[in-house]
Amino acid sequence: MRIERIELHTIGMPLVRPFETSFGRQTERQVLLAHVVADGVDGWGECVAGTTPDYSSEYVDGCRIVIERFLAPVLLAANDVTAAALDGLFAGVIGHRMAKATLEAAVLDAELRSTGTSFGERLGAVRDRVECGVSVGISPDIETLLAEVEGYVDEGYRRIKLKIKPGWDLEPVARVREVIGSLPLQVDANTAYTLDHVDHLRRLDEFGLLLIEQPFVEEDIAAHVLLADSIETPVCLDESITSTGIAIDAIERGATSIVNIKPGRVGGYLEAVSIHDACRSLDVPVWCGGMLETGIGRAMNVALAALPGFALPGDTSASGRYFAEDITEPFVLDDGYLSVPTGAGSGVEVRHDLLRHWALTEPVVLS
Ligand code: OSB
Ligand code: MG
Repeated sequence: MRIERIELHTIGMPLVRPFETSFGRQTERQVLLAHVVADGVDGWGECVAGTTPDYSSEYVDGCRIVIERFLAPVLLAANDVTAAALDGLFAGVIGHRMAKATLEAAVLDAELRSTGTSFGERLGAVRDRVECGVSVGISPDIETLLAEVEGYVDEGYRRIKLKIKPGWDLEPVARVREVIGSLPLQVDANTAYTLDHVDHLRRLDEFGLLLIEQPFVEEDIAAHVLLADSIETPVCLDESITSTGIAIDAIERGATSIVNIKPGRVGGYLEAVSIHDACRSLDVPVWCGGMLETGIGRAMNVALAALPGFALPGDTSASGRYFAEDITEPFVLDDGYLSVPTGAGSGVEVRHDLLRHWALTEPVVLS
């Protein structure tokens, strides 16, 4: 395909409730969207980066600049672009995986729309619906947390994930476990702990958790090996896993026995599939993480989560868990599942009225 035009939209979508993690609290999701036109066909990609560089070094404004200055010019200059060729085309830019993933998603969407193929078919989905969990932020107090969790249980979510940090861990986990009984439960620390906390973290073992996600800084694979050796709860890496090679290395070293796959974090859906395949051949279960995606990223994540190695419920919650209105048709939970879209490309359509309504800047148009 020839890429004729790339438009970058930056929007701000209000969240239905503040989302607090060990690294910060947000009340709005700022989203960078890439709209490509290739051989007359539209494709859309969502950037998972946040407003500030707190989950990773990438952030919305930085991604927009990297795309505008370094990545888009390469795409616009190439004669024949395919999603599979982007890795090579972008090889001159080090890192910036979330920025690269944004364009990859848009190109893949256009490519698939032009042939009438769905994301699920292209990525290798083997299910038509996926089991959904929900990621629950840090609350002002335990009662508020319990009320929020009970709401999600009533809606049908099949797994609860609690955000934890020092000072907000054993008690909320114990209280939530009491309330939800045997419903699957896991925790996510977003790098908030150090090796000084190993004895403390071992006390989580009594709650029968599915896993503990990313307790230590992303660069410290060795610290995760030490924890994994001294705790019963499986250790799962999120932030640390940025490529297939790093995933294999972390698994072989014993740092992670379950892997959180987020396409944005690893540079795109094709790398996400490659990590899935590697984990599968090593018998390591994976699950689909989330970054508070709009319907665009959610549609693609749900397709990915339908691959055979995705053995645990994902952070693929319904649109209503995040937004009163979504930028596409909303994803609605049915008995704890979301359906994999079957239409061409992502299978969802962008609502241009809301794109304008939520715009934070004038769109950047590159051709
Ligand atoms: O660590 O998984 C994470 C959201 C933003 C940044 C990092 C994370 C998260 C979530 C939310 O946990 C998952 C979701 O529901 O999209
Ligand atoms: Mg995480």
